[in-house]
Amino acid sequence: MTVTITAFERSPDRGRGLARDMRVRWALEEVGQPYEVRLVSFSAMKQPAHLSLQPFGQIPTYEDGDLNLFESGAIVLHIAEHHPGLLPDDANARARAIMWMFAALDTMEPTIFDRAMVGILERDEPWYEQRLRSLDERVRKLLGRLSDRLGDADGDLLMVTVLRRLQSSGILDEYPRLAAYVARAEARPAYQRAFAAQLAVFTAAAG
Ligand code: GTB
Repeated sequence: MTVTITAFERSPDRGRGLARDMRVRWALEEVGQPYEVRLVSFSAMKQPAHLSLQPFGQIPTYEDGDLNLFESGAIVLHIAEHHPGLLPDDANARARAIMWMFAALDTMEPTIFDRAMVGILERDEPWYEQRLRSLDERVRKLLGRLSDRLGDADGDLLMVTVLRRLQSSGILDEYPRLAAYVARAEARPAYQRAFAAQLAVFTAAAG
């Protein structure tokens, strides 16, 4: 059965791999699972066919035979649970790895995502500078704690995709351990294949 995921037909990130299909592509590449991609426009995302797969009208989705999934974290967890390599076998180590997946999505991502979006959506608003400062402060607190805990360990695929969203802000470079952690992950062949595949979509659409 072919695995099919959905992704933006035209990603607003211009091929920087910041949309949430990137983490699903990367997980599939890490485990060596071939997949197909159905590209969806912003308007198609809000039509019944896509809404039946993703109730909020977003990407990514995942289809494998009778199984339809949405939520990138649930999709990555499903892939990790059904292929060796992404989660440890030992039960406690596995529980801790899943805990870090939740930490990425539930503790880190909301603030980091807001910080990234404020520059895109609220730049002309009178509160922009103040909101950016406040979000930067919250992001730095989270990064400081994460850096203290992660040390030089190799880490979670989801955490890397969340941290990457800060690269253009320069904030990540203030935390050399975290910047190195992201750089190590980005050097992985599976990451490179996933990145190249999503970039090819942008290049084809732009060309
Ligand atoms: N919790 C869901 C998940 O993890 O799957 C969230 C999915 C989600 O936010 N999808 C976004 C989407 O489909 C794309 S990734 N948005 C379309 C819509 O809501 O109409 C978020 C995203 C958006 C924009 C950029 N960007 O401009 O760089 C990057 C990432």
